[in-house]
Amino acid sequence: MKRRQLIQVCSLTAVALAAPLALAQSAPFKIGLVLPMTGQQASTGRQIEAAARLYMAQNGDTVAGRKIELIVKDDTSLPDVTKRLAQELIVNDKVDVLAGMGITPSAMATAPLATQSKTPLVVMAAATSSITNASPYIVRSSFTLPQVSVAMGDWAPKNGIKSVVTLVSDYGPGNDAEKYFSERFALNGGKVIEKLRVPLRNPDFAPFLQKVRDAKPDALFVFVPSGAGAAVMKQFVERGMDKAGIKLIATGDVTDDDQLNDMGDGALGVVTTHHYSADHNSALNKKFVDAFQKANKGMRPNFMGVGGYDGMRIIYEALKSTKGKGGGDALLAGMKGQVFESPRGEVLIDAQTRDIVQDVYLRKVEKKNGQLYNVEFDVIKAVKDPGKEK
Ligand code: VNL
Repeated sequence: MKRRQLIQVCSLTAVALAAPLALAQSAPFKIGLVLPMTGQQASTGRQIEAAARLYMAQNGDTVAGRKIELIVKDDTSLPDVTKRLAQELIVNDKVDVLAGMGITPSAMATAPLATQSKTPLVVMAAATSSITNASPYIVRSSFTLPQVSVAMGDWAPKNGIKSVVTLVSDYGPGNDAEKYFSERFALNGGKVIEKLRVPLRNPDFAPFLQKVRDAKPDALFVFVPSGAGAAVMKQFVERGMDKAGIKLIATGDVTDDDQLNDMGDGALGVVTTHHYSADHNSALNKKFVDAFQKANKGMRPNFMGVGGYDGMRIIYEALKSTKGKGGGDALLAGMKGQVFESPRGEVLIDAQTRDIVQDVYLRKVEKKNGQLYNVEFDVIKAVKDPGKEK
């Protein structure tokens, strides 16, 4: 071959190789966001979608040359629907990443699909410890119930609470909260008198609270999912539990920022443990809360919103790390080990567990400028999910 010919062949090959690459680079990068937009967990879907859109508005909708396409699907909070929608997103829409997952059963139903199709699944809400074990393609931006419940098991006995009844929603996260709170509380010398579980769907708290009144513990420890806290609070106050000398302690799911301000003064003084408060004192959080409220008719972001916002960050930075090329395994590698400042504080995506490591705060409901907030008064730094420490 003459030198001229060789150069021609080489450059033709280069063009042939570059063409599909250029095409792929300009194709949109699709994120399938499956959320409960209606039904019992609708507030979680509303928060996460709003936060994802805010992240895109603030950080642009083109990343490393790829136009970001957010496809939002409503699973109505039913896991069979989540699974069907995820399947359609993978097969028909050929999404690059799956995200969302309002409740644990939805995440569990979708996990095998993520594994089979090698599609990263960013869990932005669901918080049972074992979720990240269900697929090596799952990365979590929310939290785990063991992570926040252990902190209450330490705080309560040091603060005059010697006996407790637990009341949790009867499914994954509730079981985790019950187990990890109770074990730590007992280890610290506390006594768990009774463990009560309420159904996830349409719970009636009244008969359970009557039982608690009769048992007369120093405190009632509660976990219910985001959106159900106001109902618990209302019943707790109406039944005069606080007047009977029974304190309410809980994970922050109960004094959810999405509902807290409407709960009334009965919520004042309730101590909870959690990873995010809209009142968190940092410049980044103030900016986040302001922008979120401006974009959403004054709606206050809650911990679900932050899970969605940070989940988008994780996806954006992973795409950048592949220089726009994407690909399930490459994206997953780019998600692992990310360290960044979230509106909640400093966080890490643990490369081994793919779960989030974060600060857990002790907070008390107080009034500030006429509004109810979870005011942070103590912090436990860089907490890993205790459910993984076997
Ligand atoms: C879950 C955990 C859902 C905590 C929640 O709200 C929550 C879950 C909808 O894993 O299903 O606050």
